Amino acid sequence: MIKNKKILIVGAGGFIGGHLVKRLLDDGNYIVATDIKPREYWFQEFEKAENHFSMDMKDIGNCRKVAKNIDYVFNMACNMGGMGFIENNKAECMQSVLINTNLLISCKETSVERYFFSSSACAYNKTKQQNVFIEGLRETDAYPADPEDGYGWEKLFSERMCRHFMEDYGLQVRVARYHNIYGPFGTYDGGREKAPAALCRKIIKAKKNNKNEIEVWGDGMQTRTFLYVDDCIEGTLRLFESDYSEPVNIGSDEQVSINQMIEIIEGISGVKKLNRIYQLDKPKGVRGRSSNNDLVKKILNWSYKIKLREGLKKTYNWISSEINNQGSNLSRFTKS
Ligand code: GDC
Repeated sequence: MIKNKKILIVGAGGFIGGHLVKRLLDDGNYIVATDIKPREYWFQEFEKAENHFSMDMKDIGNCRKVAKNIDYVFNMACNMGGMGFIENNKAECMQSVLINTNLLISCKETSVERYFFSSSACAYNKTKQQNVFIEGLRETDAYPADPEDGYGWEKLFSERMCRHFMEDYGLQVRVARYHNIYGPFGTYDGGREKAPAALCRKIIKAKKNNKNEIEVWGDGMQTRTFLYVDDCIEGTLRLFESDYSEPVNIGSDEQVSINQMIEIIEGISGVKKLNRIYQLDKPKGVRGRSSNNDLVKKILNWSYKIKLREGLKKTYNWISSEINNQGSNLSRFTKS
């Protein structure tokens, strides 16, 4: 367990970053939390952390300011979202390279002991994800390089930047490739939401408005593995403390189609089967993507615990309470 450390978490106002701040505070660390988002847009805020709102880490001056006297750095920051966002904002996504680069330079200049980079399954070669049911992607499947355009290229490039900072300057780096992380305190509307949250929202709204249909992007046969955020945090911290410095998958092995996930969410909500309106012109991404977890099991002796149904239930209940509280907008922010 990481304890009594001074830790910089960049992207702390975001979904995974917020959960990480909570866990590392609970474990007894001093947290410096930064995010480009203004205070009112942070998904979670903790009074015990040293919070820096509206801080753009693409500016190296800001990186240098907060990296001073820090033991560990977690870079959870990037301009991102689900397929609806990353397919239409490639230049925005690629600019996150500045965050990672400037942070690495600042860490090298100070006494930072260890650095974490949150990479993505979007770094994997697209040609290996063209079928609905595929073998889980192994870490070696990122090469030869042909990642998701824009967002995936930034992740792959930044992974390599981490590796070279370790080789050339001795900075200890750890890199996780996340496979579609979902859970409470994530984006569920506005255009950046990923499929689990989007489909929960659509089913909640159909139920609320007595509608018997939902819109689904693509034909619903696309497959993915989704990982609940608590498992993501646990896997991340174990990887961080390990001595393994190459990229590692952090994902589940419950491969489902989008149609199967919709059935699970319908079961949670108790609605009758809704008519699916398949929107074939919407962003679909790769046809099939799932995580092979052999490496993470081998090096960390760890596997995810929360099954998709259980995680979706927690997510559904949170989004449902958010939608019902709309107007007050308070439940997004937990202060402790
Ligand atoms: O957005 P996403 O969760 O991203 O979409 C998964 C699949 O669900 C896509 O084929 C999409 O067309 C389908 N889908 C159906 N209906 C909807 O209403 C909807 N909204 C959304 N968003 N999708 C719907 C993600 C990246 C992330 C991250 C992860 C890593 O790609 O967008 O930024 O890096 O991958 O695994 P996905 O899984 O394609």
